[in-house]
Amino acid sequence: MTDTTPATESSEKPAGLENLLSEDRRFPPSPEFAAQANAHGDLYAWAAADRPSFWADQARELLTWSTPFTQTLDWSKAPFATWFADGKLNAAYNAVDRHVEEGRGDRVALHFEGEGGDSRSLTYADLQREVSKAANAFTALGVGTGDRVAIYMPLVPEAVVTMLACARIGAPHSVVFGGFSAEALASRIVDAEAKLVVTADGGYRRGAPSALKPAVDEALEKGTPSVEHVLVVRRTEQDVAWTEGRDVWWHDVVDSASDQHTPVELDAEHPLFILYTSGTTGKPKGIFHTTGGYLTQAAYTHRNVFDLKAESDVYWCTADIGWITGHTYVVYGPLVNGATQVIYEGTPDTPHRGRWWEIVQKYQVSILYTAPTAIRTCMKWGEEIPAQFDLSSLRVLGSVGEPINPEAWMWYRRVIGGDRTPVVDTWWQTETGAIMISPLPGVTAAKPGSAQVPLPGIAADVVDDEAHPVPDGGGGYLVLTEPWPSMLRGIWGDPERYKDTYWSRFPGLYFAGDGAKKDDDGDIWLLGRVDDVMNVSGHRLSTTEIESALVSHPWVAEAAVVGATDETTGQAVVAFVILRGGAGGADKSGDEVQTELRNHVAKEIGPIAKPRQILVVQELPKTRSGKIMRRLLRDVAEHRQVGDATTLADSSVMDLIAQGLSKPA
Ligand code: 6R9
Repeated sequence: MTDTTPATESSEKPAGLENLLSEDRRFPPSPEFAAQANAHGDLYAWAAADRPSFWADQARELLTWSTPFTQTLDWSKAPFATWFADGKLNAAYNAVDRHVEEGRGDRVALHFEGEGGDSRSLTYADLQREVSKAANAFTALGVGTGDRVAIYMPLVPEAVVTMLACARIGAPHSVVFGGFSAEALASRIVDAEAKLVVTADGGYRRGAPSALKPAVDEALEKGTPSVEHVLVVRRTEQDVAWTEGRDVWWHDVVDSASDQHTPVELDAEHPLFILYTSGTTGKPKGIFHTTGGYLTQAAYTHRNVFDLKAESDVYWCTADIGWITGHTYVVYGPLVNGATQVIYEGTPDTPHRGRWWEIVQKYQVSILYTAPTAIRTCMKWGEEIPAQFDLSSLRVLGSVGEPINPEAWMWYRRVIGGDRTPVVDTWWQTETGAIMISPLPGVTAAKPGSAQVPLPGIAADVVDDEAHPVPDGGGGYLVLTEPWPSMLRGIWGDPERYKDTYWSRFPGLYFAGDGAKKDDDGDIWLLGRVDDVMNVSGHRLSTTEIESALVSHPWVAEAAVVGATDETTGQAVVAFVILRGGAGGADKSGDEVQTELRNHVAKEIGPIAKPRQILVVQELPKTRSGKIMRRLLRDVAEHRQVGDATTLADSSVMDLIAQGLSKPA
């Protein structure tokens, strides 16, 4: 573990954020937008007057309860919260059936666009039939209420159907991103003790089929005794190995199942899903969310932050369902609100770099929610590409996943939003379940690069090392000061780790792990992680996890990983390794070592975790107590003058590293 130096220290500041507090451009909503907006400024005062009863009003208004609740927040066992605990409901009923029952069955729920150009549209009535069939099939495969289901799929309609079918029978799902390795999948299956794995033969990535089923087979060979069946969707028609008795085709068991199914009535606090995310140690954390509070905040934020008009908007969130953004803003938020949305299987540059904008034009997308890394990539490709498409249907743009630098924000608004649309920079986490800090598009005068204000109903602050709120103009750590409905209910199977990770740094306050500043107006600017978690293209990766992967290779004796600023991906993984003498790596060239170890990390964790660069060194900088000083390695990785090295046990180490790097590989 390393020091958690506050993000305010100059060497910790992500590049490009130095001038943030002098940013004085303002974008108030147009009077026309403000007049038609769902959320008005009076929401803040209403919510602040009595937070739990504000949320109870939202829960009653936005959701359908089969048994109404009488309790709101119970914080008596803090930091373990319950919300609306005596109420009962079903998430899939709220996301699908009630729209059909209320006469909205013909409305398109999903416009699916495959990477190869195949497309399908499913109405809410279609979705009700598909989800019911899948729920019946899962039940027939032995999955009952409370059993866990692992999902390892491309972004096809069946993935959404699978999540909803799980919700319908009360089987918590654990979606594992399709880009993760067999190793990563296996550890998640084991931790959640999943009974069923739902996958596909493969999906399309960059114009070619990319297999998924072999990774499931490999994961199951590692020993996953809880798994009884693997359910496989046919997508790419690749050949797949088959284990009789265990493996079943989706088209055999789901297509033939009955399309009549009664959603199971569940407690508000019944677990809806587990989603694994990187923490500061090597072992991913199974963040789990429950039903009533999560859905309340998912629906509330989706309606107010994006100003959703379900009858007329076409909404598109580009996230994969393997991330929390895909859970809350592809599946639960939009569907509970009865929205029409686009889902797209592939990459933004397949078959050409205008693919996203072509999709916006084709479906007349009016609300777009994406990540800064994608915006920066499009900036790099040039504005003449989006200029070839009609983007005039867009009326709200959102950003999530990492700090958005002001120039990317400006480009997004000007080039994609026609200098017309509000841009909402939304801060939240897997743990928070839904958006926490964001402008309201019809209320807030937006500042490029700032998430600005906690939403009505949310309480956040920036505190110093002693947990004192910093004054306007000051910097420190972002904390959440009051419980919120969609907060994580814990770490699956590890309540102690939940307390330690989030509630021990500042007693009574939720520690988010992000550095932040307050400007002179009291608006919040997020500055990136202060712990050992990196943010690469909006994806959380743990330094420790990648270090463990590296040292699991026979050539490697020791490894240290840092996140270095990267123009496109926000941060990039840079690794420093000490090779084991006589183990085979030592007589290879720098390039060979680099290739071998990068591939090894891809195999152990997944391609997103591949280091951009691997540097072979003789020593690593350590304090007297043996902690690696990643701050100094980050200076090297970012080609900066190396900072204060006086606490090193051996101060010549940095010279050695610098010398080693200047030698040709
Ligand atoms: C939703 C999501 C969470 C971490 C979070 C922070 C970073 C997310 C941000 C942002 C600055 C924003 N982050 N949104 N930083 N501005 N608008 O991304 O969840 O994958 O759990 O990551 O992402 O560092 O702590 P998750």
